[in-house]
Amino acid sequence: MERTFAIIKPDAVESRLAGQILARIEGAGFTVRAMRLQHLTKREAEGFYAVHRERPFFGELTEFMSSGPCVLLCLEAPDAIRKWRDTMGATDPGKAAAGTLRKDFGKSIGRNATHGSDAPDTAAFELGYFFRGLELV
Ligand code: FUP
Repeated sequence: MERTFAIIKPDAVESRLAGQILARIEGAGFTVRAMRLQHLTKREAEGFYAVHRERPFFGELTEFMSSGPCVLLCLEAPDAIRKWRDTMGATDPGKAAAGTLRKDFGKSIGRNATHGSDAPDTAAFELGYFFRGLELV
């Protein structure tokens, strides 16, 4: 078993797609191990995306991620990190494969409905950034 960190982003929550996305998560075989609705501050979003701070889209990205509540998730499945990236699809919804969450629910490369950790070290950092150890038992 493996765990990964996922976000249902503010665009999807605002569009009342969180329930549909959670149903797709469970339908794909993930177990939800932790979940919280949270409206991030700009500073919290900046800390989360610190690896991107030199990128030209950093300001826009952190503004968006702190623009409304999102759903923070710990998902568990065999090979969860790769499986969740496959379930989400490519970063740009216009390039995402048919049947993926970003294809079906994303609006643009920035407003792309979901986030997922891309490797074991980022999953560990991201889960620890948002969840206390007790919430992940
Ligand atoms: P991903 O791992 O698929 O979420 O993509 P990245 O880590 O490359 O990018 C993180 C987030 O930055 C994306 F979800 C959306 C945003 N982004 C942009 O807004 N513009 C870009 O050109 C690339 C990424």
